[in-house]
Amino acid sequence: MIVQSADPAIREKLACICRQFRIPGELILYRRIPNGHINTAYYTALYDGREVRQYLVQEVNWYVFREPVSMMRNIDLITKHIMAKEKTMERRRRLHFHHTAEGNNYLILEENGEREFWRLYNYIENSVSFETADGREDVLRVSGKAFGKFLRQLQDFDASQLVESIPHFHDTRYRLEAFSRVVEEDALGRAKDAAAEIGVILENRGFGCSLCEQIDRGELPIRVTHNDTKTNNILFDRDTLDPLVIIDLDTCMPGLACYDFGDTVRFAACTAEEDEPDPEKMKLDLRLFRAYAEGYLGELRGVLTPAEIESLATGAAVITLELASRFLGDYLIGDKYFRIDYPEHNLVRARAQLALFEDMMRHMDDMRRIVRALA
Ligand code: GN1
Ligand code: MG
Repeated sequence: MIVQSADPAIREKLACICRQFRIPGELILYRRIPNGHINTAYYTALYDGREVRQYLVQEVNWYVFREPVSMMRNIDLITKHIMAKEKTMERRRRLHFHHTAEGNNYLILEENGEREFWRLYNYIENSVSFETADGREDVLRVSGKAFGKFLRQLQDFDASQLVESIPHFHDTRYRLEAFSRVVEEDALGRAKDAAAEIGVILENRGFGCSLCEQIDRGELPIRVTHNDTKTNNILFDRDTLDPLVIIDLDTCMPGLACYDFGDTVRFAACTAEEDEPDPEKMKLDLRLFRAYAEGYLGELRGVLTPAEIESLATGAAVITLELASRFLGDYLIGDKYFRIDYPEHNLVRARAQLALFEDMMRHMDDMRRIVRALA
Protein backbone atom coordinates (compact mmCIF):
# COMPACT_ATOMS: atom_id res chain seq x y z
CA MET A 1 0.00 0.00 0.00
CA ILE A 2 1.25 3.49 -0.83
CA VAL A 3 0.94 5.86 2.06
CA GLN A 4 0.91 9.60 1.41
CA SER A 5 3.73 10.60 3.68
CA ALA A 6 4.13 14.34 3.32
CA ASP A 7 4.44 14.64 7.08
CA PRO A 8 5.16 11.37 8.91
CA ALA A 9 4.34 12.93 12.28
CA ILE A 10 0.82 13.87 11.17
CA ARG A 11 0.36 10.49 9.52
CA GLU A 12 1.37 8.77 12.73
CA LYS A 13 -0.91 10.96 14.79
CA LEU A 14 -3.90 10.34 12.50
CA ALA A 15 -3.26 6.60 12.56
CA CYS A 16 -3.13 6.68 16.36
CA ILE A 17 -6.39 8.70 16.54
CA CYS A 18 -8.14 6.22 14.23
CA ARG A 19 -7.00 3.35 16.46
CA GLN A 20 -8.32 5.10 19.55
CA PHE A 21 -11.68 5.51 17.82
CA ARG A 22 -11.50 1.75 17.18
CA ILE A 23 -11.40 1.97 13.37
CA PRO A 24 -10.06 -1.30 11.97
CA GLY A 25 -7.31 -1.40 9.35
CA GLU A 26 -4.29 0.56 8.34
CA LEU A 27 -4.21 4.22 7.34
CA ILE A 28 -3.54 4.24 3.60
CA LEU A 29 -4.31 7.81 2.66
CA TYR A 30 -4.87 11.19 4.24
CA ARG A 31 -5.07 14.78 3.14
CA ARG A 32 -5.76 18.09 4.78
CA ILE A 33 -9.15 19.60 3.97
CA PRO A 34 -8.60 23.30 3.49
CA ASN A 35 -12.00 24.82 4.25
CA GLY A 36 -12.97 26.50 7.51
CA HIS A 37 -11.10 29.20 9.40
CA ILE A 38 -11.11 27.61 12.83
CA ASN A 39 -10.80 23.82 13.11
CA THR A 40 -8.36 21.60 11.22
CA ALA A 41 -9.76 18.64 9.27
CA TYR A 42 -8.26 15.65 7.48
CA TYR A 43 -9.74 13.17 5.07
CA THR A 44 -8.51 9.67 5.96
CA ALA A 45 -8.90 6.25 4.34
CA LEU A 46 -8.16 2.94 6.06
CA TYR A 47 -7.90 -0.54 4.59
CA ASP A 48 -8.31 -3.75 6.57
CA GLY A 49 -7.48 -6.19 3.75
CA ARG A 50 -11.08 -6.35 2.60
CA GLU A 51 -12.63 -2.92 2.63
CA VAL A 52 -11.57 0.72 2.38
CA ARG A 53 -13.27 2.92 4.95
CA GLN A 54 -13.20 6.73 4.78
CA TYR A 55 -13.51 9.24 7.63
CA LEU A 56 -13.09 12.86 8.55
CA VAL A 57 -10.75 13.45 11.45
CA GLN A 58 -10.87 16.90 12.93
CA GLU A 59 -8.98 18.83 15.56
CA VAL A 60 -11.22 21.29 17.37
CA ASN A 61 -9.71 24.70 18.05
CA TRP A 62 -9.56 24.88 21.83
CA TYR A 63 -8.78 28.60 21.85
CA VAL A 64 -12.12 29.27 20.12
CA PHE A 65 -14.25 26.55 21.74
CA ARG A 66 -13.52 26.75 25.46
CA GLU A 67 -15.82 23.87 26.44
CA PRO A 68 -15.48 21.31 23.66
CA VAL A 69 -16.84 18.41 25.73
CA SER A 70 -20.13 20.24 26.27
CA MET A 71 -20.11 21.25 22.63
CA MET A 72 -19.88 17.58 21.58
CA ARG A 73 -22.81 16.84 23.86
CA ASN A 74 -24.82 19.60 22.11
CA ILE A 75 -24.00 18.08 18.74
CA ASP A 76 -24.98 14.62 19.91
CA LEU A 77 -28.36 15.86 21.15
CA ILE A 78 -29.04 17.84 17.99
CA THR A 79 -28.09 15.08 15.56
CA LYS A 80 -30.25 12.59 17.49
CA HIS A 81 -33.20 14.97 17.40
CA ILE A 82 -32.86 15.47 13.66
CA MET A 83 -32.36 11.77 12.94
CA ALA A 84 -35.53 10.92 14.84
CA LYS A 85 -37.40 13.19 12.39
CA GLU A 86 -35.63 12.07 9.25
CA LYS A 87 -36.47 8.40 9.78
CA THR A 88 -33.77 7.45 7.28
CA MET A 89 -31.04 4.95 7.87
CA GLU A 90 -29.01 6.11 4.88
CA ARG A 91 -25.49 6.73 6.16
CA ARG A 92 -24.92 9.54 3.68
CA ARG A 93 -27.63 11.57 5.37
CA ARG A 94 -26.31 11.44 8.88
CA LEU A 95 -23.40 12.82 10.77
CA HIS A 96 -22.09 9.96 12.84
CA PHE A 97 -19.36 10.63 15.41
CA HIS A 98 -17.40 7.56 16.47
CA HIS A 99 -16.67 6.73 20.10
CA THR A 100 -13.52 5.73 21.94
CA ALA A 101 -13.31 2.67 24.21
CA GLU A 102 -14.31 4.96 27.10
CA GLY A 103 -17.51 5.81 25.22
CA ASN A 104 -16.55 9.41 24.36
CA ASN A 105 -17.31 11.00 20.99
CA TYR A 106 -14.01 12.89 21.30
CA LEU A 107 -10.41 12.19 22.18
CA ILE A 108 -8.06 14.37 24.21
CA LEU A 109 -4.39 13.99 23.27
CA GLU A 110 -1.46 15.36 25.25
CA GLU A 111 1.24 16.70 22.92
CA ASN A 112 4.35 18.29 24.44
CA GLY A 113 2.39 19.41 27.47
CA GLU A 114 -0.44 20.82 25.28
CA ARG A 115 -3.87 19.28 25.11
CA GLU A 116 -5.51 18.65 21.74
CA PHE A 117 -9.18 17.85 21.14
CA TRP A 118 -10.00 15.45 18.30
CA ARG A 119 -13.11 13.85 16.83
CA LEU A 120 -13.81 11.44 13.99
CA TYR A 121 -16.90 11.05 11.81
CA ASN A 122 -18.16 9.46 8.64
CA TYR A 123 -17.04 10.81 5.27
CA ILE A 124 -20.04 11.48 3.03
CA GLU A 125 -19.34 9.93 -0.36
CA ASN A 126 -20.05 11.56 -3.70
CA SER A 127 -20.86 14.85 -2.01
CA VAL A 128 -19.89 18.40 -2.81
CA SER A 129 -19.99 21.73 -0.97
CA PHE A 130 -19.79 25.25 -2.35
CA GLU A 131 -17.24 27.88 -1.38
CA THR A 132 -19.17 30.29 -3.58
CA ALA A 133 -22.44 29.76 -5.38
CA ASP A 134 -20.76 30.91 -8.61
CA GLY A 135 -23.88 32.72 -9.66
CA ARG A 136 -25.97 29.55 -9.39
CA GLU A 137 -29.54 30.18 -8.30
CA ASP A 138 -30.15 26.45 -7.87
CA VAL A 139 -27.41 26.24 -5.21
CA LEU A 140 -28.92 29.14 -3.30
CA ARG A 141 -32.47 27.83 -3.55
CA VAL A 142 -31.48 24.39 -2.28
CA SER A 143 -29.36 25.93 0.49
CA GLY A 144 -32.35 27.98 1.59
CA LYS A 145 -34.44 24.84 1.74
CA ALA A 146 -31.79 22.97 3.72
CA PHE A 147 -31.30 25.68 6.35
CA GLY A 148 -35.04 26.39 6.49
CA LYS A 149 -35.75 22.73 7.11
CA PHE A 150 -33.01 22.61 9.76
CA LEU A 151 -34.68 25.45 11.67
CA ARG A 152 -38.07 23.78 11.33
CA GLN A 153 -36.75 20.45 12.59
CA LEU A 154 -35.29 22.12 15.66
CA GLN A 155 -38.48 24.02 16.48
CA ASP A 156 -39.47 21.58 19.21
CA PHE A 157 -35.94 21.00 20.52
CA ASP A 158 -35.56 22.02 24.15
CA ALA A 159 -32.92 24.77 23.98
CA SER A 160 -32.27 24.63 27.72
CA GLN A 161 -30.35 21.38 27.12
CA LEU A 162 -27.67 23.25 25.17
CA VAL A 163 -24.53 24.87 26.51
CA GLU A 164 -23.52 28.04 24.65
CA SER A 165 -20.39 26.84 22.85
CA ILE A 166 -19.23 30.43 22.36
CA PRO A 167 -20.94 32.90 24.69
CA HIS A 168 -22.21 36.08 22.94
CA PHE A 169 -21.51 34.49 19.56
CA HIS A 170 -24.02 36.55 17.57
CA ASP A 171 -24.64 39.16 20.22
CA THR A 172 -23.88 42.04 17.88
CA ARG A 173 -24.02 44.68 20.59
CA TYR A 174 -21.41 42.78 22.61
CA ARG A 175 -19.31 42.22 19.48
CA LEU A 176 -19.31 45.90 18.58
CA GLU A 177 -18.44 46.93 22.14
CA ALA A 178 -15.54 44.46 22.12
CA PHE A 179 -14.44 45.90 18.78
CA SER A 180 -14.44 49.47 20.16
CA ARG A 181 -12.25 48.37 23.07
CA VAL A 182 -9.78 46.68 20.74
CA VAL A 183 -9.61 49.84 18.61
CA GLU A 184 -8.98 51.98 21.70
CA GLU A 185 -6.22 49.67 22.90
CA ASP A 186 -4.70 49.29 19.43
CA ALA A 187 -2.10 46.98 20.99
CA LEU A 188 -0.08 46.49 17.78
CA GLY A 189 -0.43 49.97 16.30
CA ARG A 190 -2.36 48.55 13.35
CA ALA A 191 -5.45 50.79 13.60
CA LYS A 192 -3.81 53.38 11.34
CA ASP A 193 -3.96 50.86 8.43
CA ALA A 194 -7.72 50.66 8.78
CA ALA A 195 -8.94 54.09 9.85
CA ALA A 196 -11.67 54.28 7.19
CA GLU A 197 -12.95 50.75 7.92
CA ILE A 198 -12.99 51.37 11.68
CA GLY A 199 -14.97 54.54 10.98
CA VAL A 200 -17.63 52.68 8.96
CA ILE A 201 -18.09 50.05 11.67
CA LEU A 202 -18.37 52.56 14.50
CA GLU A 203 -20.73 54.83 12.53
CA ASN A 204 -23.09 51.91 11.99
CA ARG A 205 -23.13 50.78 15.60
CA GLY A 206 -26.75 51.91 16.09
CA PHE A 207 -27.98 49.86 13.16
CA GLY A 208 -25.82 46.91 14.26
CA CYS A 209 -27.53 46.87 17.66
CA SER A 210 -31.07 47.08 16.27
CA LEU A 211 -31.76 43.33 16.42
CA CYS A 212 -30.47 43.13 20.00
CA GLU A 213 -32.91 45.91 20.88
CA GLN A 214 -35.73 43.95 19.28
CA ILE A 215 -34.75 40.93 21.41
CA ASP A 216 -34.81 43.15 24.52
CA ARG A 217 -38.30 44.30 23.63
CA GLY A 218 -39.43 40.71 23.18
CA GLU A 219 -40.21 41.20 19.50
CA LEU A 220 -38.08 38.39 18.09
CA PRO A 221 -38.28 34.78 19.30
CA ILE A 222 -35.09 33.00 20.30
CA ARG A 223 -34.83 29.67 18.49
CA VAL A 224 -32.21 26.95 18.19
CA THR A 225 -30.19 28.08 15.20
CA HIS A 226 -27.11 26.91 13.30
CA ASN A 227 -25.22 30.21 13.45
CA ASP A 228 -22.69 29.43 10.70
CA THR A 229 -24.85 28.93 7.62
CA LYS A 230 -22.25 29.19 4.89
CA THR A 231 -22.96 27.08 1.81
CA ASN A 232 -19.79 25.14 2.55
CA ASN A 233 -21.51 23.79 5.65
CA ILE A 234 -23.99 21.81 3.56
CA LEU A 235 -22.96 18.63 1.78
CA PHE A 236 -24.92 18.18 -1.45
CA ASP A 237 -25.18 15.09 -3.61
CA ARG A 238 -22.66 15.68 -6.40
CA ASP A 239 -25.06 14.49 -9.12
CA THR A 240 -28.50 15.63 -7.99
CA LEU A 241 -27.70 18.63 -5.73
CA ASP A 242 -29.89 17.02 -3.08
CA PRO A 243 -28.77 18.47 0.29
CA LEU A 244 -27.56 15.40 2.20
CA VAL A 245 -26.46 16.75 5.53
CA ILE A 246 -25.71 19.98 7.33
CA ILE A 247 -22.28 19.90 8.94
CA ASP A 248 -20.36 22.08 11.38
CA LEU A 249 -22.88 22.02 14.21
CA ASP A 250 -20.34 23.52 16.62
CA THR A 251 -22.19 26.79 17.02
CA CYS A 252 -25.75 25.42 17.21
CA MET A 253 -27.17 27.47 20.04
CA PRO A 254 -30.13 29.64 20.89
CA GLY A 255 -30.22 32.50 18.37
CA LEU A 256 -32.20 34.43 15.78
CA ALA A 257 -33.53 33.03 12.50
CA CYS A 258 -32.45 36.20 10.69
CA TYR A 259 -28.76 35.61 11.49
CA ASP A 260 -28.96 32.15 9.91
CA PHE A 261 -30.81 33.56 6.93
CA GLY A 262 -28.42 36.49 6.69
CA ASP A 263 -25.19 34.55 6.95
CA THR A 264 -25.88 32.53 3.81
CA VAL A 265 -26.80 35.73 1.98
CA ARG A 266 -23.52 37.27 3.15
CA PHE A 267 -21.47 34.29 2.05
CA ALA A 268 -23.13 33.24 -1.18
CA ALA A 269 -25.67 35.75 -2.51
CA CYS A 270 -22.92 38.09 -3.58
CA THR A 271 -20.54 38.63 -6.45
CA ALA A 272 -17.19 37.70 -4.88
CA GLU A 273 -15.56 35.50 -2.27
CA GLU A 274 -15.43 36.42 1.39
CA ASP A 275 -11.81 37.58 1.10
CA GLU A 276 -11.93 39.28 -2.32
CA PRO A 277 -8.96 41.69 -2.37
CA ASP A 278 -10.78 44.23 -4.59
CA PRO A 279 -13.77 45.56 -2.61
CA GLU A 280 -15.19 47.07 -5.81
CA LYS A 281 -15.97 43.54 -6.96
CA MET A 282 -18.03 42.74 -3.88
CA LYS A 283 -21.74 43.38 -4.33
CA LEU A 284 -25.04 41.88 -3.24
CA ASP A 285 -26.67 39.77 -5.96
CA LEU A 286 -30.43 40.24 -5.70
CA ARG A 287 -31.16 37.39 -8.09
CA LEU A 288 -29.32 34.97 -5.79
CA PHE A 289 -30.92 36.62 -2.78
CA ARG A 290 -34.37 35.93 -4.19
CA ALA A 291 -33.50 32.29 -4.91
CA TYR A 292 -32.26 31.79 -1.34
CA ALA A 293 -35.30 33.54 0.18
CA GLU A 294 -37.60 31.38 -1.95
CA GLY A 295 -36.02 28.17 -0.67
CA TYR A 296 -35.87 29.33 2.95
CA LEU A 297 -39.36 30.79 3.25
CA GLY A 298 -40.87 27.84 1.40
CA GLU A 299 -39.76 25.57 4.27
CA LEU A 300 -40.90 27.90 7.02
CA ARG A 301 -44.47 28.82 6.18
CA GLY A 302 -46.44 29.12 9.38
CA VAL A 303 -43.26 28.91 11.45
CA LEU A 304 -41.73 32.39 11.27
CA THR A 305 -43.58 35.26 12.92
CA PRO A 306 -44.34 38.46 10.94
CA ALA A 307 -41.62 40.30 12.89
CA GLU A 308 -39.11 37.58 12.06
CA ILE A 309 -39.98 37.79 8.38
CA GLU A 310 -39.44 41.56 8.53
CA SER A 311 -36.07 41.00 10.25
CA LEU A 312 -34.56 38.72 7.56
CA ALA A 313 -33.11 41.42 5.32
CA THR A 314 -31.84 43.36 8.35
CA GLY A 315 -30.16 40.16 9.56
CA ALA A 316 -28.13 39.92 6.35
CA ALA A 317 -26.67 43.40 6.80
CA VAL A 318 -26.17 43.08 10.57
CA ILE A 319 -24.32 39.75 10.35
CA THR A 320 -22.11 41.18 7.60
CA LEU A 321 -21.24 44.21 9.72
CA GLU A 322 -20.67 41.94 12.73
CA LEU A 323 -18.29 39.69 10.82
CA ALA A 324 -16.41 42.71 9.43
CA SER A 325 -15.88 43.83 13.04
CA ARG A 326 -14.70 40.34 14.02
CA PHE A 327 -12.22 40.09 11.12
CA LEU A 328 -10.91 43.60 11.70
CA GLY A 329 -10.79 43.16 15.47
CA ASP A 330 -8.74 39.99 14.97
CA TYR A 331 -6.38 41.86 12.64
CA LEU A 332 -5.90 44.55 15.31
CA ILE A 333 -5.01 42.04 18.04
CA GLY A 334 -2.61 40.03 15.85
CA ASP A 335 -4.74 37.35 14.12
CA LYS A 336 -5.37 35.04 17.05
CA TYR A 337 -8.80 33.71 16.08
CA PHE A 338 -9.24 33.24 12.31
CA ARG A 339 -6.67 31.23 10.40
CA ILE A 340 -4.91 33.47 7.86
CA ASP A 341 -3.03 32.67 4.65
CA TYR A 342 -1.08 35.94 4.50
CA PRO A 343 -0.39 38.80 6.95
CA GLU A 344 -3.17 41.21 5.86
CA HIS A 345 -5.77 38.50 5.28
CA ASN A 346 -8.12 39.56 8.07
CA LEU A 347 -7.94 43.20 6.97
CA VAL A 348 -8.76 42.17 3.39
CA ARG A 349 -11.66 40.05 4.62
CA ALA A 350 -12.99 42.97 6.67
CA ARG A 351 -12.79 45.32 3.66
CA ALA A 352 -14.69 42.87 1.45
CA GLN A 353 -17.37 42.41 4.13
CA LEU A 354 -17.75 46.17 4.58
CA ALA A 355 -18.16 46.66 0.83
CA LEU A 356 -20.89 44.03 0.91
CA PHE A 357 -22.48 45.60 3.98
CA GLU A 358 -22.66 48.99 2.27
CA ASP A 359 -24.20 47.45 -0.84
CA MET A 360 -26.75 45.62 1.31
CA MET A 361 -27.71 48.91 2.97
CA ARG A 362 -28.21 50.47 -0.48
CA HIS A 363 -30.50 47.58 -1.40
CA MET A 364 -32.27 47.13 1.91
CA ASP A 365 -35.66 48.12 0.47
CA ASP A 366 -35.21 45.74 -2.46
CA MET A 367 -34.37 42.84 -0.11
CA ARG A 368 -37.38 43.64 2.08
CA ARG A 369 -39.68 43.84 -0.92
CA ILE A 370 -38.51 40.45 -2.21
CA VAL A 371 -38.99 38.79 1.17
CA ARG A 372 -42.49 40.28 1.61
CA ALA A 373 -43.55 39.12 -1.83
CA LEU A 374 -42.44 35.55 -1.06
CA ALA A 375 -43.70 35.25 2.53
C1 GN1 B 1 -15.76 30.76 10.94
O1 GN1 B 1 -14.56 27.95 10.66
P1 GN1 B 1 -15.66 28.36 9.79
O2 GN1 B 1 -15.12 28.82 8.50
O3 GN1 B 1 -16.74 27.35 9.65
C2 GN1 B 1 -16.54 31.37 12.09
C3 GN1 B 1 -17.86 31.95 11.61
C4 GN1 B 1 -17.61 32.96 10.51
C5 GN1 B 1 -16.83 32.29 9.40
C6 GN1 B 1 -16.49 33.26 8.31
C7 GN1 B 1 -16.71 29.43 15.31
O4 GN1 B 1 -16.42 29.63 10.46
O5 GN1 B 1 -18.51 32.60 12.67
O6 GN1 B 1 -18.82 33.48 10.01
O7 GN1 B 1 -15.61 31.72 9.90
N1 GN1 B 1 -16.78 30.34 13.11
C8 GN1 B 1 -16.51 30.56 14.40
O8 GN1 B 1 -16.12 32.55 7.18
O9 GN1 B 1 -16.12 31.64 14.81
MG1 MG C 1 -17.68 25.94 9.22
